Order: sequence, then C-alpha cells, then structure tokens
Amino acid sequence: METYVVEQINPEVKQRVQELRQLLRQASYAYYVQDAPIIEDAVYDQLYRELQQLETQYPELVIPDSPTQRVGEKPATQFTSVRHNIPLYSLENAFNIDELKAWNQRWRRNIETLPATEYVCELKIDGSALALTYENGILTRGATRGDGVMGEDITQNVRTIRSIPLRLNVVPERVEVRGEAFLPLEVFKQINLERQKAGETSFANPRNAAAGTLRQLDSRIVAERRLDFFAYTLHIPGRDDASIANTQWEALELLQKMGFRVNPNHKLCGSLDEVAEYYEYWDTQRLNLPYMTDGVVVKLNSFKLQEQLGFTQKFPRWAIALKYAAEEAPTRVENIAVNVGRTGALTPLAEMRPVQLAGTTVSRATLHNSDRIAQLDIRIGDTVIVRKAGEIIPEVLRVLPELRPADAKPFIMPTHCPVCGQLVVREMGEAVTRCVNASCPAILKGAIEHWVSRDALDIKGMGEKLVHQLVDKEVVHSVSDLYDLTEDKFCALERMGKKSAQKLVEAIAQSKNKPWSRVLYGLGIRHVGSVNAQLLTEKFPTVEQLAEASPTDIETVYGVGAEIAQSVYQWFRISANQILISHLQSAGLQFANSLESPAVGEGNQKFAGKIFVITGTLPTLKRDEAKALIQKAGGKVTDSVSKKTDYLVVGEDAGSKLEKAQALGIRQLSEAQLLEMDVTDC
Ligand code: 0OW
Repeated sequence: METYVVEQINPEVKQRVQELRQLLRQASYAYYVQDAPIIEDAVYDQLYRELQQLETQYPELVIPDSPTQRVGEKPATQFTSVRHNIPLYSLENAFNIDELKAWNQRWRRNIETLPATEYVCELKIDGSALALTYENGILTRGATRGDGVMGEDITQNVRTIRSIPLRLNVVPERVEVRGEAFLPLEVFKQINLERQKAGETSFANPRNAAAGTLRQLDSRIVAERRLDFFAYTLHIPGRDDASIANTQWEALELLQKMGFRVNPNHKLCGSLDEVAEYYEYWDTQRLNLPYMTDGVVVKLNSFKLQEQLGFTQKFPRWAIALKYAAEEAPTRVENIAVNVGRTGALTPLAEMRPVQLAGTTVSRATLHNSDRIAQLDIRIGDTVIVRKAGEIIPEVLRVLPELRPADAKPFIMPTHCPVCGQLVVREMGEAVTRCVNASCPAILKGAIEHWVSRDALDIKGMGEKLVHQLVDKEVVHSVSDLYDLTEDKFCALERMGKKSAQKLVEAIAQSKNKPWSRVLYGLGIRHVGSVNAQLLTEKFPTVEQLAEASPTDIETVYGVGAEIAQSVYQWFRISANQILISHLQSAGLQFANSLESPAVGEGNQKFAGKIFVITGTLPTLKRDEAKALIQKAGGKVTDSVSKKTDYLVVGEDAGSKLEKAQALGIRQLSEAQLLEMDVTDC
C-alpha cells in the first residue's frame, strides 16, 4: 500500500479535504436526517464540487465514506447472498385492541414477577426492512431482510440513501442497525408516472416500489429514486442488548446520536390504554404523513424483560404489530376480461362484484399477466381478497379457495388478439403476451393517443372519444393519416361542429413545427420516454442517423441501456415503421434537429447541473421550446420553485412562482437573457 504517496501531498490540501468532508457530512445530516438544512443548496453543491475536484486531482485521498462516494458508477451484475449475524425477526400481528390485550396476557404468563410495564409505540413504516453493518464507524454492508437469516448484499444501493450515514458520529467497534427503507408517497407517484409513460407496469404500492428499487442493479437509478430510512434497532454482536442500552427508548435515542433518522412519532406508554389511545390517534393522523404506514409496532421497553421473554420460532414475544384495518375486502370475480394496451400488451382484468374499499367503489383490478394469474390460481367465480390502500390502484391479494364454486372457470390467455383477431405473441422469458399487428385498432388507438399527447406532438382537442371514432369508423389507419384529415372529414364525425373541425385541422398543422425529439417520442418506441428521446436526438440529429445506428452506438447515449438500444434498433427494421416514417416525412413532420436549436455538441453544456423553472408566457419561445433549449444545454427544468432552483425564467403574467423565487433570492431571467446567457453567467 503506497502510504508514501499520501505523505507527499501538500498538508493544506489534506486539511481542506478533511474540512470539506466534515462540512458536507454535517450539511447532509442536517438536511436528510434532521430535516433542518444549515446551508444553501448552492453552497452545498459548490463545496461538493470542490471536494470532487480535489479527490480527482489526488485520487489516493479518496476514502469509502467520503460524501462523494455515495453513488457507484457501474451497475452490479447480481447480488450475493449474505448471512445476518443476528436474525431479523418479523412481527406477530394483532388487528384490534382485544388481540393486543390477548398478547399482553400471553407474554405475562411467561414472567413470574409482574413488573410495572412500559411500552414503546412506533409507527409501523410500510417499506422494506434493511440490515446495516458498521465497522469502526464505517458502513461496510447493507442487506435486505430476505428470510430473516439470509439476505442479499445491496450495499451499493444502500449507500445512495442520503439519510443513512456512511460514517457514524459514535464509533462502536462493530454495530448492526436495522430499520425500514421506504419511498415517500410523492416519489412513489412520480416513479409510477414515469413508468406509465415508458409503457411499463406501475408499482401497486410504495412497499413494492421500495423493495423493487432496492433490488435495482444500477445504483444510479436507486439514487434518483430518493429512498429514505428510519432506524429502529441496534445490536452489537457478542454483547447483550441490555449492555448497550437499558431500554428500546434509550436505543432510539442512541441511534439518533449515532446519526440515524428515527421516526419522530414514537411514544413511551405506561399502560395499554395509552397504547390504544396512540393507535386510535394515528389511525387518521397517519394519512397526513408523507409516507405509508400500516400499523403501530408495540414493544416492551425494558431490554431485560425482552431478554427474559426471548423469541418464538418466528417472532419476538416482547413486540407485536398492531395493524390498521388495511383496506381489504372479499368480493367475487364475475369475469376476467382482456384489455389490449397501446404497446399491444394483453392485460387480464378481474371484473368483480362492486365493493366499497378505502372510500371508493372498486369493481375492476388488473391481474398484470399470465404469470400473476397462475401465481394466484384465480378463476372466474372465485372469491378473492382485494386491497386498496389510499389512492393506490386496487390489487387482488389472494383467492379464498375454500369458497371456490364447482363451476369456477380457469382463465386461458387468448391465442388471438380480442380486438383484431391476429395471433398474439409471448416472447420466451417474457411474462407479457402481446398483439404485434401494428394496425390493430387497439394499438392504433393507443398509438394515436400517444402521438397527440402533451409531451409528444401536443395536438389539442384530440380526446380519447374522437380518436376512437376516427379508428372505429376507419377514417384513420395510421398516425400519418391524421395529416390527411380535412375539415369535411372531421365534420362527417359525430358531435363535430365546423369551428372545432377548423381548430383541429389547424392544431394538426401546427404539430409539424414540433422538434424532432418530440416526433421520436411520439412514435411510441418501447422504453423510449420523453427524456430518452431528447438525449437520442442530441446524439443522432437526423432520423437517418438514428435508423442506421447500431445498438452499440445507441447505447453510448447517457441513460440508454442495452434493452432500450435493442428496442430502438429493432423498431427501425420493421417495414411498417419505415413506411410510417416516410409518410410522416412527406406530411412535413420534423425528422431532424432544426437550425435554431442545433444538436448540442460536446462541451456546449453551459447549463450543466443547473435547475430552471419557467413561469408565465414567454415572448417568442413556447414553454416546451424553452425547456428543450435548456435541456439541450445540460440544464434541468422542474415545475416548482425550491431552494434547489438556480434560475427562474420569467414571462408575461408570472404567478406565485415569481414571488417564491424573490423570497428565496433566486436569480430571474427574461427570455432574452436566457438566450444570451453564457457559461460565465452561470
Ligand atoms: N416497519 C417498522 C418496524 C419497526 C423489529 C425488532 C424486532 C422485530 C421487529 O416500522 N418500527 N420496528 C420493528 O422492530 N420492525 C419493524 O418492521 C418489521 C421488520 C420486518 C418486518 C416488519 O416490517
């Protein structure tokens, strides 16, 4: 180990690196753990960049717990299985106060002397349990719970969770910390929105989303999804818990001293009545929290008592999960229909007897695909348990086989598309069954709806009903037919007046000015969302260049992996798609970057790392043109003003965003200033 080299480095540099790390650690802790920022984001970013530059200049100074080492560069190929030194137990459930009292009686039977009992109540976070190992204060391993004994080593992903310290403030020789990783509800909704846009299935709930995120092989994706973490247990291998702290309450205090985030709503209760009060209070109050909970974890506070009681085969005797009546209810499956989506995917849908759930009437729930149906072994006529938590999509949890009628009918995935009658395809190893007939009315309707959508060609007035009419009446057989529609053709449709027809023809004509990146996104190539489309058109400024690119060329675009590259490469080799392109080109659509917004050359990323918000109507640029211009120069455009915003671009009748920006001291730009802006101004 070349320690000699480290000695050579100018001591002031080493001093500065230490200083920066300490500053950044404190700022990160204050922001992510205490929710009380101590420095401006712009200052944080500046210090972070300075540390990054010093570590790049002197790589031998880099240490694993430097704030710059949170996000790994290369994706893992798989996760290795690891053994937990101390098992992670799960919790026995109680669904009401009577069952809580029964638990209370049970554990007392195991104790001679009946102590004055204290209980600690903690909200039960509905996420994914994590086991963290720290050696000499440094995080050395993060693992999933797995079966409680064996979990998966996901350290690289755990390091990206900002509220998990890479180094502890208190440094015991070795400590195991357990807690719950979770996705804040806002982040969960955003992820599902992006997945829907990319034609992927949505996560049914934040718990699945958290677990799914933690198992991502590419930690950069995990870092973007902003997981959070609440700690609730610590152990020091080889020592009794009672030798570390006397009670769970003290343990939670110690965890906070070490630098962990602990859910702030825990409460010390002196009686079961107090526990019941806490449980009732949070049944409604929890709906205001920015994360999902599904109950209260009630623990005996004394570690001595916990040790006396020990564990059953699966659970600690000294804790119980007092669950809230999850929004679940039984109902009957009357039919299993098949929906053909925009990508041609055949999605089985359970059509059920309507049932009241979480304040709404539920009568349909997606069954995702054949694998899920086989897993549930769900049949027509079955009684099932449906769950709907909050505004999350309804989910069929399980079948009640004991209620299965004699005439229950197994579901068979159709061999032919229910809409166009063509043979359907299920690729090897894929769960999805798909109609691949590009002119299938279902696919065509989805393709047109996508083409006219806001982030694509943004053709106002083309609602779902009108699109379905155009397809069902066979007025339109492909997206390019939209550009042959005349006023008369529109007027021949139901509920279409002359004025609306004129507006539609005009809106369709206007769409020819939309940039090549929107046209690419509008084509609806699988896995090509609006951001990927922009990145692809920067790299390939004309459709010819993209159509001729090999998958390897396409993969060189940041954020574009092998799967997306293959999807793009294959798409351009389907003749129907080539015909579509030539028709759209002759209709006058943009298939090359226009001169005003040339493709960004290397280095012209003058807005790199800068966050912009646009408000009001700009004098010449449309909102999305300004957005595309900023993004092409490496900037990011968000919808709301926050401390992280670097610039607010202000147009006519700017609203509350302007006031907020002024209050936060955020720089404002006119359109002209934006267009003239140079790197020196950044
Ligand atoms: N999800 C939680 C939570 C909690 C452990 C300690 C021993 C047995 C359970 O908020 N606040 N406290 C515990 O305590 N467990 C929790 O979640 C567990 C982890 C695995 C299954 C449950 O989700």
